[in-house]
Amino acid sequence: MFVRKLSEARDTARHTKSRTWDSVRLLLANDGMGFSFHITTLYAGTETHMWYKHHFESVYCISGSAEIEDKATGERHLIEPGSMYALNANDQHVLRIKEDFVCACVFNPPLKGTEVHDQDGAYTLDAEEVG
Ligand code: 9YT
Repeated sequence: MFVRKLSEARDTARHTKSRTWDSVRLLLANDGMGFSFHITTLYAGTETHMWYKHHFESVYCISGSAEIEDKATGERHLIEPGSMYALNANDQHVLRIKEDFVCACVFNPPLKGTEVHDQDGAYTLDAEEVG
């Protein structure tokens, strides 16, 4: 068993910062859990296009609010505290942030550390993960 504190992980190698979001990755692949676990903040007024082609992700909203749009269907949902969304089909999606959006995210397979989105909004896999 081990314990980690969000406050102690901020501004360390676990804290990845991008233009529209930052993410403190509290569990990573090398923790051996089979998933990674992040506390992510997306910034009010921004729009982020994502397409996790190689990962499943679930996101639980802790605070703030955002609209998520499924790019395949055009369906839109308001995500507020208490709601979770699951990208169970490598869904191409866009998040439009209304108020700073703090969420807990789980990725399978786990991220390794400092991944940021590529031009398609994906995180790449290493050769051993592709098989
Ligand atoms: C909600 C979301 O997907 N944000 C992008 C950042 C991601 N959760 C990460 O890399 O931690």
